[in-house]
Amino acid sequence: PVGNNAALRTSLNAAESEVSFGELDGSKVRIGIIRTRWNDEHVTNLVDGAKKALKECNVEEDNIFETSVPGSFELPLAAKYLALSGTVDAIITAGVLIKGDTMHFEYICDATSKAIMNVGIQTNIPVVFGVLTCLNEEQVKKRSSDDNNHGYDWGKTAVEMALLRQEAL
Ligand code: DLZ
Repeated sequence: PVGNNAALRTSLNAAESEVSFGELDGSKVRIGIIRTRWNDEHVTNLVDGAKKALKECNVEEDNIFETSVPGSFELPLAAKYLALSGTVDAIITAGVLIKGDTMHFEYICDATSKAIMNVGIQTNIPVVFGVLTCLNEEQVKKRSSDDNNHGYDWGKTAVEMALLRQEAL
């Protein structure tokens, strides 16, 4: 039962102390990374941050599967296909949405975030929401640079959720 499992309690404790991930043993977990080709340079920095975290958690290089899709709008369906393949224990979706002059940004942010959540709920494979939704490029840089790279947190989150899933199911 989920209510009694140790991983869930550990993760709830971590949540109380903000972003403290603690020791995560990823030596037996398989992680999928689905990244966009839109905003390629920024997304590459974020994926590098995620991979740094995976390495710290001892995730084997052979256990990291990486693929790309055109834009953020394509991330949910690709994540669903990968989740259903049964080849990974958690998925990181990585993209960057930058606001333009039209309503396009709002529609894609809303649709993509909800659909990514749904993939996790429907497939029981944790899917990390690694999409930066920024008003301009400056905001993106502040969140994908060496000293503050959100991709790093996404990597740790993927391992933590993969372990939680193993404990819970
Ligand atoms: C079309 C579009 C635009 C304008 N901006 C972005 C963006 O900032 N980030 C991103 O990941 N994708 C963008 N796209 C592409 C859409 O996500 C999608 O690939 C297309 O609408 C095709 O479905």
